[in-house]
Amino acid sequence: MKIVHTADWHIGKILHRHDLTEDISLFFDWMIQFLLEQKVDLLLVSGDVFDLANPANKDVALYYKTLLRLSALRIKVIITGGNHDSISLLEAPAGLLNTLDIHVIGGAKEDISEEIIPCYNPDGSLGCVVLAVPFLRDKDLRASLPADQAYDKTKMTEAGVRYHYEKLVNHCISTYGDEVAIIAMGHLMMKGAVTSDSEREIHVGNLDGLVADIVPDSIDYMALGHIHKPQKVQNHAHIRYSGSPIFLDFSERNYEKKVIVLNVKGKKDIQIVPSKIPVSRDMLRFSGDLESVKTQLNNFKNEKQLCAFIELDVVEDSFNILKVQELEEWREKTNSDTYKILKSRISFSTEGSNTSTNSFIAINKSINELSPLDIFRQKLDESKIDTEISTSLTEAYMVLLEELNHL
Ligand SMILES: [Mn+2]
Repeated sequence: MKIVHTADWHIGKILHRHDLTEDISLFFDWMIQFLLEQKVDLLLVSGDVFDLANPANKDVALYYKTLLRLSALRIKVIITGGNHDSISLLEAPAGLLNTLDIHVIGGAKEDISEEIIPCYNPDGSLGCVVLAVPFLRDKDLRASLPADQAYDKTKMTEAGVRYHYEKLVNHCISTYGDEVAIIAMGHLMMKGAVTSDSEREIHVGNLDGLVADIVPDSIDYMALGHIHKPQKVQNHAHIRYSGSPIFLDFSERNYEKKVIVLNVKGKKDIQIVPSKIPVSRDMLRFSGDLESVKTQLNNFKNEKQLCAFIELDVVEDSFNILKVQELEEWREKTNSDTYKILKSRISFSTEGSNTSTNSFIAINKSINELSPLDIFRQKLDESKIDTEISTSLTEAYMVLLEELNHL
C-alpha cells in the first residue's frame, strides 16, 4: 500500500497582505499529478487544512474542488483538524465526504473507535490501520485522564496525549490483531523540533514539546503536522513532520518543502521516502547596507512561476534619518512584475544601537507583523518582572488566546 503524508496546507494564508492562494493551488496541481504517477492509495493530511477557523468562501471552494479531484483519482483521503482549524467547519460535510471515501476527523471523538480507520489494498486485503488523531485540545486531554489523579500542566499534557494513543492502539489491536501496520496521525509540538515563525504556539504548560516516548511502540509510522519544516523527531525515522507544502513565511525560505511517501509492505516493514515539492515562488532576504541591497535587487532574476517575495534587511553603520527616508522612498518607487518587496527594515550597528533598534521597530515593524504573543512578551520584557511570574503570566495569556482562537 502506498501512502502520502502531508500537513499544514494553511489554505487562505495571507503574508503581509499578500494572498498565498496561487502557491497552494499550484501545490494541489502538482500533488494530484504526483499521486497519480506514484499510484498512491491513501493520502493523509495531518491538520491545519485552513489558516483560519473562519476561512473565506473562495478558500472553502478551493478545498472542495481539491477533494473532488482527489476523489476522481479514487484515492482514499484522511484529514484531521489542526490547531488553526474549526472542528465544526471541517466536520459539517463529513457524512457526505464519507461517500467519496474522504474521512474527516476535525476534533477528538468521544467514541474513540471513530478515530480508527482501516485501509484496504486494491486486492481487498487489510493494508494498514490509521489512527486519525486530530489536534488534542486541553479539554480533550483532561477528559481522557483518570479524574482521581492530580497533574501539573506539563505532566497533564504529556500523560493525556500518551493515554489517548495507548487507548487507540489497544482498541486497534483488539479489533484488527497485532500483525497489521499501524499508522498514527497527530498535530503536536514535539521536543527538539526546529520551528519557524509561522506556527501558532500550542499546548499551554508544555512549551518545549513532547518527548518521543509518548508514541507507543506498536505504532509503525507517525504522520505529524504543526511544524512547518519537514523533519524526523528526536532521530526516530518513523516519527516525522512532513512540513507545510509551501513557504508560509520568510523564516521558511531555506527549507526544502516535501511530502513523505510511505510504502507499507507489512508491520515494521515500511519504506519511507521524502519527495521534494517544486518551488513555485522564491522568498528571499537581501541584507547589507542600502547600496548593496539596491544592487542585489537590481541583479535579481526571477526564475520561478510566481513573482518573488523579498525582504530587505538594511544595516548601516551609524544612525542616519536620511537613510531611513531614502529606503522608504526607494521602496515606494521600486516596482516590478517579477518581485514584490513585502518587508523592509533598517538598523544601525554602532552608536547607541539599542535605541536605534527600538526606533527601527517603531518605524518599520508594523503592528500586524507582530503576533499578540510577541507584543505581550515585549511588554513583559519592558516591565522587568521576574522570570517565574512572567512564565505564569505568559501561560495564562496563552490560555486566553487559545480560547479566543477557538470561539
Ligand atoms: Mn500549521
